[in-house]
Amino acid sequence: MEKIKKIIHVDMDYFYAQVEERDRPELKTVPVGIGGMTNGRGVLCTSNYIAREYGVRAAMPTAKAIKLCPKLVLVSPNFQKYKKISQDIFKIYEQYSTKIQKLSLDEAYIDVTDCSKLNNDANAIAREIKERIYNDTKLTASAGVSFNKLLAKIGSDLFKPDGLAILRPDNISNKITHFPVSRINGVGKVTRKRLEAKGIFTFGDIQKHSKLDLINMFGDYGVTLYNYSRGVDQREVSSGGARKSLSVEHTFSEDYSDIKTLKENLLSVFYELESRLKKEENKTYKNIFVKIKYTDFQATTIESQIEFSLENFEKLFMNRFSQRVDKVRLVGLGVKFFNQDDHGQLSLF
Ligand code: DCP
Ligand code: MG
Ligand code: MG
Repeated sequence: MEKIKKIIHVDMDYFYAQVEERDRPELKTVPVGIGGMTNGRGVLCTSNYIAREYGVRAAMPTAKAIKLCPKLVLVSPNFQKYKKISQDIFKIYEQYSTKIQKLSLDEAYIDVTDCSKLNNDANAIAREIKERIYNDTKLTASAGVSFNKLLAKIGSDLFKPDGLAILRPDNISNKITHFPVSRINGVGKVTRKRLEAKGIFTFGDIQKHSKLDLINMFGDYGVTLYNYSRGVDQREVSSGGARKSLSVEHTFSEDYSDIKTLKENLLSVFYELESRLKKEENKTYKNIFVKIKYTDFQATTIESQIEFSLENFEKLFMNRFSQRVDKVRLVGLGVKFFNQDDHGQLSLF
């Protein structure tokens, strides 16, 4: 039988905003949005929890955020600073495992199945990791501990901020029946509404449907929902090895078809991609690509051998979007790297 895995998911609390609060304590008592606005345009990267009480969210146009919360204090992001902190945090993880999957600057899965520290007690390891993060950075993180990625990630979100949740395997499918479907990674507002329209609000409601039912409603994703609703997830924590591509995707807080808002979101994805690329060792890009996922989950990708620039990403985006002008739920931007094989291929010519 396969060994039961021990996986920790760590996610920093309101990351960019918490960093700015740390460095400017006067921000701690006011609503803060990280992001800018030039000529009335711009989107937020994130907000602190005070701002969230007004409905202010990541990826929201700054103008809309100010409407919701007129006292919102805007702080420009300092990506270099966040990147440095992120590197420090990942160095901590490396002391517990070699199997670390980075999801973003502030978020990772750590597979501690074979970790010899703290008697291999995953709960104690997670607690220690949180403490070290705090000691080194004076920032809080939340962690989830479980036997698969799905539940570890759900766990890290349960008691934010500064939370720690452990979800044990015994009787798991019953223990999670009350979770709202939105706890599933990938179920955003749109999928949630589609599920709710069928009377499906919780994991338990999904469990009541047959696999076939779910496939009819959601295609392949129906199988995932069937498994996830029972706490079943076989995905490995993959540290990836040599990268073939790098991309950043944002799922919007709501679906947009309006070009202006889409371009604003494109810009924030572009900045994040750019900041992530800066720490890549492999800097020779082969292609750049744009991914668009529509409100009905149909995804399309367009790739081209053109220079890395915002203008070119916008061009690719518009090229593909003009073929289907419809509500978009996710935009991804990325680059494909040259690898050894490519160079070999090229040298043939
Ligand atoms: N980010 C961004 N644009 C988005 C989402 C996130 O630029 N649409 C950036 C800013 C966030 C950071 O990534 O601070 C981490 O994203 P999270 O989703 O983990 O959100 P936070 O850490 O801000 O808040 P939470 O406490 O909910 O994790
Ligand atoms: Mg976070
Ligand atoms: Mg995160």
